[in-house]
Amino acid sequence: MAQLLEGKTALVLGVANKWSIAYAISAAFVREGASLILTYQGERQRETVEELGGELHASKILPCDVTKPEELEALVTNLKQSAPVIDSLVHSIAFANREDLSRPFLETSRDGFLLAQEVSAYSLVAVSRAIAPLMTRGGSITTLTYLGSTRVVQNYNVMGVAKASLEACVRYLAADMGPKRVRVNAISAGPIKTTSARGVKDFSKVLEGVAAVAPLRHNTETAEVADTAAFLASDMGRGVTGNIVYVDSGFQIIGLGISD
Ligand code: 1JT
Repeated sequence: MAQLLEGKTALVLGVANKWSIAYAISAAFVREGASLILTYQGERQRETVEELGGELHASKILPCDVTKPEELEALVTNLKQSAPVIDSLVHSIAFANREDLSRPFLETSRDGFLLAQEVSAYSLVAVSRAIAPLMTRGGSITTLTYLGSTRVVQNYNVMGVAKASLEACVRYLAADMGPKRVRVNAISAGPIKTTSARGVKDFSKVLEGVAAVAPLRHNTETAEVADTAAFLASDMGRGVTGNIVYVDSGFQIIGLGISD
């Protein structure tokens, strides 16, 4: 079968380990013929990402902490020399303080609120602006979001507000970058037990509850998210921009689910 991403170069931010959504996306992109560039956040993640990048035959593995403008600049300088054209950017990055995902939302601190916004929403704007000059053939930017952006989901709290902000960023970026044929979309994934989710209180109950009522009656797998990401990055997705694509077994259409 023809490969969806043949001849394209993808930059993927957010691989932390082999359970990362960004790792599944990277693997799908490579399967579809893309050339892959990965970034890691901080020295602590370097070794893991280098190992995973090696398995995926990534052409480059570079440091990038999205909260540090100088690291973004260094990333772009490096890419200009070695991979002058980027066709696809994947942003799979979020952060919030643990306590903000368990206390009542009312108790969110100013610092916790701003930190979640900076890492989880503003970083998409910063990275898109930095990489835009390299997207000379047009292309696709895809980020990851969650239903807690538009509905109240217990404990998601400050991340829900950050994801609402991120989804609005997707629409404004899509409007700005459309004339240059750069598309910007988000995938709203159902809950997945990644390392980020592992510490979340009652997360197993969330998974059980969703699988019981979602139309497809199972929990979202990273591979499902990855295949949608490949579609969006490919020319098959050429008419889609500014959208939130739900990859959640259909959970978001359900009003009141009664499990059988
Ligand atoms: C972060 C964390 C972002 C967990 C995240 C996240 N986006 C999705 N999840 C998983 C999740 C979490 C909750 C949930 C459903 C899914 C951890 C900290 C860093 C940012 O509630 C039902 C709470």
